[in-house]
Amino acid sequence: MMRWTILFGILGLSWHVKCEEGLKYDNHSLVRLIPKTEQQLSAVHQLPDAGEMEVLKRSRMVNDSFDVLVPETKKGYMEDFAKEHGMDFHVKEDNYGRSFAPVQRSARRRSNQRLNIFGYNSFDTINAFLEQTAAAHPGLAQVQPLKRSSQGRQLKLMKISTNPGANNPIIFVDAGIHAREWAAPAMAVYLIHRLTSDPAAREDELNGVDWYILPNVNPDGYEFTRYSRGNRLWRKTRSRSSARSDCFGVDGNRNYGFKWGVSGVSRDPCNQETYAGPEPFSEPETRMVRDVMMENAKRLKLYVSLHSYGNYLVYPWGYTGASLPDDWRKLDTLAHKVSKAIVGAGGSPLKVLSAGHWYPAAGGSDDYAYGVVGVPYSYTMELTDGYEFQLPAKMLPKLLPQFYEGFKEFARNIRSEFGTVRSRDAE
Ligand code: 0X9
Ligand code: ZN
Repeated sequence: MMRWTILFGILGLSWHVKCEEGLKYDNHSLVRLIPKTEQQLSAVHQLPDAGEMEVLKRSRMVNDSFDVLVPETKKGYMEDFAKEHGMDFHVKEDNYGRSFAPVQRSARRRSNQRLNIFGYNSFDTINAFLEQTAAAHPGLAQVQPLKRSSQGRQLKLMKISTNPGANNPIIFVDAGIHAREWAAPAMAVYLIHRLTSDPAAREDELNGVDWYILPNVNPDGYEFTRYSRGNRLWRKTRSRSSARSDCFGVDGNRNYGFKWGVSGVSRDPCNQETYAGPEPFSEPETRMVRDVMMENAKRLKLYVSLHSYGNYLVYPWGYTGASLPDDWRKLDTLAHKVSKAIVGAGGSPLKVLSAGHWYPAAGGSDDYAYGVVGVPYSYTMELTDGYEFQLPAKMLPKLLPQFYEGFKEFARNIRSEFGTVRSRDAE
């Protein structure tokens, strides 16, 4: 028995090592194609998002880049593809994985330390920050413990309100469903910091509006990306079910139960990007977000899911590019206002459109919030551009306050459309 255990142990270890090796990008190149015509645009959309090539960002329109990680063995194929379609072919970076090392070292050094507002903090550090914030501002901030991730990490929801009894409209922000998109939890942490520590916030963005913030929906995936540079580009959760296969994880943003699986998903559990899961809400992480939405459905007026990258602000429908919600103009107008506020603060404009016009992908949290929960304003925000998933932490002090101005604009509009009383008057 012991011998079998050891044998299986060794086999398991070698499988694991093989699997981990498959995630290393040292000999991958980041290839950037820039479609300049509609034909070229539809050609890049036909490129497979599976196997050894990993699409990091899809083009929205002509002149918008299509970024894909390509192993050495497939570089020639990509070059031919670009030539055949008359497209520019740039190798943005060879040996892509090597550039991860410094980020990882600093990430590890910081784990379990004091929170750095302009840094990439560990999940434990973020959770400790939530508790400290609630303890420091008892009348303003409250932590609601949720359930546990697949690997047992406790998720915590931060509720910020100047008057919790007032039944204010709620803005719900989540971040980090995609593990490698580190700018997203960083933004969520900064939001919590500003809302609780900036006295001006009480008069403005917290006036008559409550904020519920879940700063890291996918802690297992996030910690996995921090663990070694080979895992830095992991996107999915880290669940594992022997019934499914030997592969790990589900794309949380394909796992929500609205039009589940109808577009933009993979059915293959080993697909590292868009596996939708064995069924809707197979993941404890997406179930927790669903439950927060459902429990607060009546008061929930705005949902923003933070992602990176590309500077987009997209709204339903995401599952299709063939139709739009009846009131899409309202969603579009508010998104443009938010983009304008960010530009006003010196930031870059956001590309505003329906998610399905960018590329159809079903099972996203934005569609679920809008289509099932009935949240009137629902968005996915893709933060930052130009550094893919490796935005240097030194850029956060400039970028996060710019995005924050966008959130202030969100709050102003939610208050003016849904607020009944000013929170101070209701006391
Ligand atoms: O594909 C996604 O899940 C999001 N982009 S990302 O690069 N962060 O992975 C966009 C989701 C947009 N919403 C829907 N398609 N529902
Ligand atoms: Zn994402």
